[in-house]
Amino acid sequence: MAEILAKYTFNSFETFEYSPFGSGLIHGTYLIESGSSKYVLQEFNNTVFQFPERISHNQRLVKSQGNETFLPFQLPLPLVNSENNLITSVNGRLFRLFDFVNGQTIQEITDLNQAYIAAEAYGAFAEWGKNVETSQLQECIPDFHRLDLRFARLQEVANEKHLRSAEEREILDFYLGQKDLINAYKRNQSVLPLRLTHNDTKINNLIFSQDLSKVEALIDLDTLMSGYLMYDFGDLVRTVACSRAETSQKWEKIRLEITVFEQLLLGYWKGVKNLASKEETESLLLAGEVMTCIMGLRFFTDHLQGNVYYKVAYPEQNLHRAKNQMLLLKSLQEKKPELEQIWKSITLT
Ligand code: GN1
Ligand code: MG
Repeated sequence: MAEILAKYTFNSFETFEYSPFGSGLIHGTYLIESGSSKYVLQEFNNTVFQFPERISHNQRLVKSQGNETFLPFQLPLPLVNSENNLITSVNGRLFRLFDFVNGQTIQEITDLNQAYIAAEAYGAFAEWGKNVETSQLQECIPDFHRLDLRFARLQEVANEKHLRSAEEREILDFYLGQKDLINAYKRNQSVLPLRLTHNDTKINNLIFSQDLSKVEALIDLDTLMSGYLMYDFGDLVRTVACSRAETSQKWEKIRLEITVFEQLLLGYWKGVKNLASKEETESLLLAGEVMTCIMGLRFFTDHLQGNVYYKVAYPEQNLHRAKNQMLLLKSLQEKKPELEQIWKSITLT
């Protein structure tokens, strides 16, 4: 740790303490305390992110083309090291250091206003990003949210593997039965404009103020890329409007919360209403299904491949995450007529 911190010369780091921090599934994250200063250090997962230089490129581009004074919260990018790089390499391992942002992260909302302000923040971010040249953004993770390709990948992997249980078969059949959704995704893909998107708009990627009344920062900026508004709004629906967390196994309790969906759309729409094309507006109704399906496909594929991508706390966890997402997707599909009513009343006024 001292060797890593020595690459940052703005603080001497003569004495410091560190401890594991946060709940991300990909990178290793630590809190560093040195005197009265606090930082967050991340060890970069370069199996998942094979093109670290693309991330730094995008982050620098967004910093230079977007005017942060117009953003109502912070966008904490890695601090530069003594060689003016955002990424520090030590013994073949890659690290980034960030200023610590005071506040609270939450895994689940405890009242509807938190859903509204989370969506309002992501909507403001989408609006703010409209001046960033999407053609200059690079693909940090190629084909990251390509639902059609993730579907094809699951088909391929499932063909090679022997399923062990009836539960696995049921989940696989459910996902392989999502052809209509895949086709709807493809139709959208041919008409939606590319935007600057965050691509991982979970509630825990926002730092709220201590009293949870406002958003202080938007974090986890490694997946800043060009994408569709549908991706960012969809991942919000997936993670915030579900009655239970992505890790829950309370199967009978997992459902889409319509009142939360309404707050999310109200908050997001506030940011994107002057930006969204007719097709983008329509895509917001499908968004939750697209992102829930893609995560389910990814969790299940990872389960079949032996948990090579996502961190797991126990061997069947990716199977359980895939089941959780299946139940949410079913609920989203059953409730579509009610969601459509809400969507109409918010976006068509
Ligand atoms: C990963 O690292 P974390 O937890 O913020 C993943 C997202 C998934 C999410 C599921 C680069 O995000 O795509 O939505 O887990 N990030 C990457 O919880 O794959
Ligand atoms: Mg995260």
